[in-house]
Amino acid sequence: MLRRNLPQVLCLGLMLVLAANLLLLFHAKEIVQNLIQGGLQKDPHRPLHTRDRTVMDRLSHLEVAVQRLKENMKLAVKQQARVEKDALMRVEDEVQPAPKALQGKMVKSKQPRPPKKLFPTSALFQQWGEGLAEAEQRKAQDLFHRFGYNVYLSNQLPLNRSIPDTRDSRCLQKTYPSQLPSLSVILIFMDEALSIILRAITSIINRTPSQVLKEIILVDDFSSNGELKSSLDEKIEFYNQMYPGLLKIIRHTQRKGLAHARNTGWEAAGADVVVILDAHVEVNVGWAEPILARIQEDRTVIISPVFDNIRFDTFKLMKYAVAVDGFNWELWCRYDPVPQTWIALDDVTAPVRSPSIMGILAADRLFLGEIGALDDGMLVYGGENVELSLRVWQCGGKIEVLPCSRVGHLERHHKPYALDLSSALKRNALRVAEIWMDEYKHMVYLAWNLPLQNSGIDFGDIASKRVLREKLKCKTFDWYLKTVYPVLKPIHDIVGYGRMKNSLDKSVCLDRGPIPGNTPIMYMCHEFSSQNVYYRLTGELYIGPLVAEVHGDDLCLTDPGQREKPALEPCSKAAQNKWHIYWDFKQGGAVINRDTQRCLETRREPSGAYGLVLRTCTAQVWDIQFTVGGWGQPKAL
Ligand SMILES: *[C@@H]1O[C@H](CO)[C@@H](O)[C@H](O)[C@H]1NC(C)=O
Ligand SMILES: [Mn+2]
Repeated sequence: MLRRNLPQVLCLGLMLVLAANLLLLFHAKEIVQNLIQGGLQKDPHRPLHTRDRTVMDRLSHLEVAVQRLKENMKLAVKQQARVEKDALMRVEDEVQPAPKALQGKMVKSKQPRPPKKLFPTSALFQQWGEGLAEAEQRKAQDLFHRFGYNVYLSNQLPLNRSIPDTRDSRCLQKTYPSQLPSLSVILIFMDEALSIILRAITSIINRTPSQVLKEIILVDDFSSNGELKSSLDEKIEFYNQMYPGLLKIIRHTQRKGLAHARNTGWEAAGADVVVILDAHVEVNVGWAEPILARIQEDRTVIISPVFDNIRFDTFKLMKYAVAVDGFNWELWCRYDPVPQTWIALDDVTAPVRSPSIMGILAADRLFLGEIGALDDGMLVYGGENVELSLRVWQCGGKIEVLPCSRVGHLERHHKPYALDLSSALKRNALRVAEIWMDEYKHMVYLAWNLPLQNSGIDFGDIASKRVLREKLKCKTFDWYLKTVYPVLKPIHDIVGYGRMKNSLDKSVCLDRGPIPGNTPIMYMCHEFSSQNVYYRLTGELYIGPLVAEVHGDDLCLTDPGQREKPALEPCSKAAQNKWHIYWDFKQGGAVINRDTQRCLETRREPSGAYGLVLRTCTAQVWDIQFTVGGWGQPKAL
């Protein structure tokens, strides 16, 4: 802003200086005049000296010149402002047509008007698609809707396009053994766009040393997409003419889910090391060598490369910082910060110990088999990565992220399949909990808001997995929590949880309230975790999704003391400040703050909705959905 206005500011400054000079000149003239007149008064006979005249004349000239300069300056500033205003109006015209009255004054442009934006609110066209003809916009939007990424653009980009090398420069100084294990790359897909798969294949062929790349195995988990049939077969044949036997394809004749498809690929693989990838990736330069060298060193390591994000709209590669893969108590995966111990090493090329993997993984082919490959009992998608991770760690392996191995991964804007993923995720999570999590499995039930007994969810047969666990002499989840993932902080004294309802009206539930904000409300009951409530024996009452982590904080129901409305505060902060977060509550009883003795109650507002208030108890009572053990049951009548 200031930079743009600099000339203008300078002009104004100069004008001020000139004005000041004019003032000084004026005074100077006056003084000289007075001096002359004073001289005359002292000696009336003294003739007016010619020198006096010239001084006066010169001063007058100077005054006129400065005055003129000041006028010109003023004019220049005005003109500059007009030019800028015109430019601004032209820019505005590109965004939206200028009002009719202004159009006459506009500079006539020779170029045709840019095409109208047909989908101004579509995520696809926020950073892409400028100037695209209307028919092309429709085509692109349709493909985007079907696939969740910009297939229109993908079909135009070269298959062998270059992407920026996102490795730290210190990775380039690394050297690797000349003899490395051989590599099978497995690409899993279901209804992916053809150009995406072909670009993945091209990147693997171009960026993997040919002497180690044994094969690329495509696994099609029963796609319905027509172009993935004969067109893909033709392309495979084309590649195999150049690189005999390199590409293989396995097609499922019914949908088997991600874990099963990965196993299909693993079973078909024959190299020393397998890498299982999504098909919407582009591997980056030097991605394979660190993986192969590390597995050669230690065959029990399961490896994740570092992902960079290929934008779904522009296909630009966005560099991601090195992170480890973690998960919450719903067993939903996420990125966690790298551990302090790794930072302390001060070697950005060193492997980072990771509690979990995201799904893309590299492993010694035989070792992966020894620990049971992937669990076919995992359905559709979600949770299978946590299952493998717990199995790997608890049964004698380890997981590492390798900072020098980078893979561009296309993150979809939306999932094209209209499945409700949460039901598969929930079921898979319970399966993991039952097989691997011992006395901590209740945390998964709590996070998903399910009853500890008779959840009604079929997580499949786990007997064979129990046998495997026995056979491999796997360690406990307690060991895993303490040595690998101390971030998770299990809670053992939650005695009531689920929806919390007041006896006045059972159709509304206690709710975390709008975000951002820290005011809980009563709201129509629904299934989302914003209405999860957890009551601890300590007296704390959490509202909202369960966190239960060292670095995160659950939200505690708090009596602020004066105000009528309750508040939600991060529990540890509230406890430190001695805010009133402890409540007495029994099933079917009042909710009473231990410090203030005020009750949590509901009240009908003038709008007809129920509001939440803290006040002197009026005998309102509450119910919580699930109780643990025999806690808080009302006394038998
Ligand atoms: C891609 O392939 C074409 C045709 O073989 C070639 O001309 C071009 O240089 C390649 N581009 C890159 C980035 O390798
Ligand atoms: Mn993916």
